[in-house]
Amino acid sequence: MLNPQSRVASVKWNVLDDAAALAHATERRQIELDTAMVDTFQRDGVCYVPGLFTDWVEPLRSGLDRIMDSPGDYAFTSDSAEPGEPGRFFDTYCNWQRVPEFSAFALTSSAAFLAAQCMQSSTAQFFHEHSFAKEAGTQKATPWHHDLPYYCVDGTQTASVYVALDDTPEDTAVRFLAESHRDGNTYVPRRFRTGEDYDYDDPSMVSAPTAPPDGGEARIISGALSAGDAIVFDFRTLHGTTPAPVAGRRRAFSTRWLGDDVRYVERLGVTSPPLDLDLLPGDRMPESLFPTLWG
Ligand SMILES: O=C(O)CCC(=O)C(=O)O
Repeated sequence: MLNPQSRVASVKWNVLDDAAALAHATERRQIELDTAMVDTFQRDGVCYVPGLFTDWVEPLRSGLDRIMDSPGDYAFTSDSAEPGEPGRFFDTYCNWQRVPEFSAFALTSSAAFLAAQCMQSSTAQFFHEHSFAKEAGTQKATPWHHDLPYYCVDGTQTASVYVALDDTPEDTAVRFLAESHRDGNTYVPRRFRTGEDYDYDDPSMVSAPTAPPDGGEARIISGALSAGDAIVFDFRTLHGTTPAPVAGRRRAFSTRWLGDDVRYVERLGVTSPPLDLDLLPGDRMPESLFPTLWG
């Protein structure tokens, strides 16, 4: 996800003392997901939901572009293309309380219900949002990684709802290694800027492949996206991109969801978000910061 060295909390990420109150005062849309879609998510660790968020594209683009114009006014922002490399690979997260379009999406869209159904969870607790932008000409690949070990949570019911904000050809879209969410491995987090593994002294983690296996049994799942299409994937599913040059802007907005069995965990290194939480391993994530938006 990010490079902790360049990742600075320019401002306090949570503006609200009690986000749960806002959750109670709002209602989320429901969409009944095809059971085949849920089965695909459970089997492959990823499923595609075309066109679900078309109405959200303009508002989410506006929110992200505002952050990109003025990154210092927002929480965790990072540029991963090195100086001299073509294009720009920007990402930012934990800004939903500062960006009304992002809070409206989390609090009123069908993302919470979508995540709950895919996770087969009776609840969907909102962890945070994360936006990405690759500008035209960017050749920086998103390194192969999975998200769970970057986070201070652990569990088997997790989902990211990733919304494409631009039409994206298949060669520059994020791609996934099917069934990697169930391979039993925890992969060392990897820096987006250098592609190097974090310096984690955790013998239970292994280094992720730098490229997905070619041929054999491995199934790579990828596809062109239209703005407004959603991809739902498990925090444990390996994903990344090729270094193919990005033709136009390529923006995306991802919300991260926690299901019934997810609990706080201590990692043997910096986590992202680098949150300072007064919790014990095994605790539920506090509702005041991470409101349950479904169930
Ligand atoms: O859009 C990308 O290239 C990266 C997305 C990603 O890593 C994520 O949402 O976890």
